[in-house]
Amino acid sequence: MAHSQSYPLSKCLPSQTKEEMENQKRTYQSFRRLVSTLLSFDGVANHPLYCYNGWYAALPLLVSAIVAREHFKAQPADVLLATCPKTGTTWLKALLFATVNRSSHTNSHPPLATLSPHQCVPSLEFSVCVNDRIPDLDALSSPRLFGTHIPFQSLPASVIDSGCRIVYLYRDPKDCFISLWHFVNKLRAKDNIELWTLDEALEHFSNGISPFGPYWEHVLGYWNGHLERPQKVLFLKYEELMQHPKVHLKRLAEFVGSPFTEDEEKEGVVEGIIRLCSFENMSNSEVNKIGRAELEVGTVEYSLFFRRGDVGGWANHLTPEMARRLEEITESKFRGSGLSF
Ligand code: PAP
Repeated sequence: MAHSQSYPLSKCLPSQTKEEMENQKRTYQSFRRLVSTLLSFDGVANHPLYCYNGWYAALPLLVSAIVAREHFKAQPADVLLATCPKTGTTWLKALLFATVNRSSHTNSHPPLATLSPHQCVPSLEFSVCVNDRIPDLDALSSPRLFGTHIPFQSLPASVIDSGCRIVYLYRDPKDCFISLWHFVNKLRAKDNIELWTLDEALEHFSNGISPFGPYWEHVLGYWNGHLERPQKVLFLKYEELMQHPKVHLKRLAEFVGSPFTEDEEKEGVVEGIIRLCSFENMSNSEVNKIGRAELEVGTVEYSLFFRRGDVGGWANHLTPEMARRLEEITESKFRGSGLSF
């Protein structure tokens, strides 16, 4: 089986007249003007964060999210992989892509050996609805896989209307916060911006001012979506995926309509995918070591998406008071929801 999407996505741009291209450019410019009038906050890296519809993101990402909301046409067979940043997006993209395209992963050249998970599962706001062009994604073969950090309340309406599936992954906010802090400081170091102290970062994060945050509302938005339509929104937890990868990978495969057969299980296909997508394997592949994505927010080396990939590493950084602060917020926000850590 060929892998399910055509890359690069720039090939999916429709052939357009000059006038159509100009019109699209004007659409993006008008959204840019709109976003630039919103309340903004000191950026976590080199871009200020703008507040839109109760959440925060850098200007180009908000513009792409608004374009996606207006123009993205979800199809019933699509799978949308939704996460708050730093909760395991890269891992889940790899697992989902390898599962859906597993027959091409059994040969000696699996796509994930040469492509980053972020190329295999492009993100609506980072790589699909960008560059002043509205892509025509109808020609992509099914099932189309897309990643997104867009909060539930701002998803394109067609995502819900089409009945497509959403897989949501969340993680202990303490580990998510520490992961974000490291990531942001690597970007800041590259741009010669003064590094963020843990105190400053915690203040922002606790007040909800983080990319695509507030973190807690992000999780709760999708959680409520899951409660309303459990057959359409699957909820996974990073810590549980780490502890019982086989159980949760099988749930994921069933959810997206590609359950593992008995023969596949006997042949060790499930374990093979878990190994292929493991932190150790992914972080050592050539593309993830030296590849990079040219994004509208700047160049991001794929290696920045791999740090430790473990559970509980927050304890090496947070003081007991800092940890308590995040735990208290989590407890009060998640109280009564059925979610916990
Ligand atoms: P994104 O949302 O910006 O795309 P995301 O992939 O969610 O980033 O975050 C990276 C985190 O996932 C890192 O966590 P850490 O900083 O606590 O280490 C990264 O190490 C972890 N990660 C990346 N790949 C894997 C993997 N294959 N298995 C487990 N964790 C992983």
